[in-house]
Amino acid sequence: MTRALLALGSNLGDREAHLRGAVEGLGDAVVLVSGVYETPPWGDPDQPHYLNAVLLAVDPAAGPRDWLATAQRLEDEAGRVRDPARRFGPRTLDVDVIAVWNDDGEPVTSDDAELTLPHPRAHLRAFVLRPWIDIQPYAQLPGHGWVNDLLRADEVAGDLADLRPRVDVHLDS
Ligand code: PH2
Ligand code: MG
Ligand code: MG
Repeated sequence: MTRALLALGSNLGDREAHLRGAVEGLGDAVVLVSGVYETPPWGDPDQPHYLNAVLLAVDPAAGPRDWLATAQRLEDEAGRVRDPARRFGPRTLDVDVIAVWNDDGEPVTSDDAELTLPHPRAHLRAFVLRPWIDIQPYAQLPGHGWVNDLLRADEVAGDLADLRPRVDVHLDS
């Protein structure tokens, strides 16, 4: 069995429906779903704001590459079109595998060109770290320590102030 922390993002079309579709598409694998945050675009400013959330999922059989395949399936189901010229550009649905833990609770690492685990930039992303502590206040990002400490780091704290909780949006019902 593995556990995975998946980050969801959407900034095209019906953003809420895309996030909800990802949660529904994971079915019984979903264990915990965070709140939803409205976030300014990171990395490529010329695009709409995102809705971001994270979820914790378990699967009795999935290895790291299975989680990646699941993430890509969910993105495809949301009609995602990839633009190689805009790496951080707009998208109907983004599902990123942030970290995976094995049966013993040990983090799984991967240097695969297609799947780096833990996610190489997660420690810098307020839109991943903030929703994460909604569902796991004592979360640790493998290799980087307490998520709560990462949120206070200078590179992240500025972005954190720009996240807006969307308490009117719920993904888990
Ligand atoms: N995803 C990106 C690029 N920029 N900005 C925000 N706020 N949220 C995202 O999920 C996001 C982004 C590419 O994956
Ligand atoms: Mg992403
Ligand atoms: Mg992605």
